Amino acid sequence: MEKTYLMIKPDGVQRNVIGEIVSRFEKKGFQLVGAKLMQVTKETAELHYAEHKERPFFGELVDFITSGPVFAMVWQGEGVIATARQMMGKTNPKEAAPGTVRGDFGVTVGKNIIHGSDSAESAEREIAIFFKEEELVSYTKLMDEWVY
Ligand code: RTP
Ligand code: MG
Repeated sequence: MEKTYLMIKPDGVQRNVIGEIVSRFEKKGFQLVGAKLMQVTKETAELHYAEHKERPFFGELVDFITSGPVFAMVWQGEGVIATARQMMGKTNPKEAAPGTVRGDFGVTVGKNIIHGSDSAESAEREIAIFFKEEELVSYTKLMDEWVY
């Protein structure tokens, strides 16, 4: 089953929206298969955001993501990578639609509450950066027969 890496950034943790965000993905019908509150190291941040290393905001991005704990998650479900991106909304909260996580909780692009993998390749890469195999669980939810 398809999996994606979602991460509530330090601003989302500080603003007490972990529960609200987890609730949205749960209610949608996706399955949480891994989660932890963690402090990201500079090395891990640089690896995670490697695609942006030439961008002018790279230093700020790394400083921000390491500025406090993040809530790292792996979610599973049909089409979860693309659907989670839709539920997050556009990168810049000023353009993100109401009803999306960034549209509802974010104000500026630098503090946009949540990260989500943008492709199958990114998801696989990012899950491996943040989670060990044994930190992910596989379980059956009775509710699934009412989702699929
Ligand atoms: P993310 O990786 O966090 O899920 O966000 P994204 O795919 O929607 O956006 P991406 O282009 O990958 O940018 C990564 C993060 O960098 C910050 N950013 N700052 N100051 C700026 O102009 C700027 N542009 C991007 C955002 O926090 C964005 O989420
Ligand atoms: Mg991205």
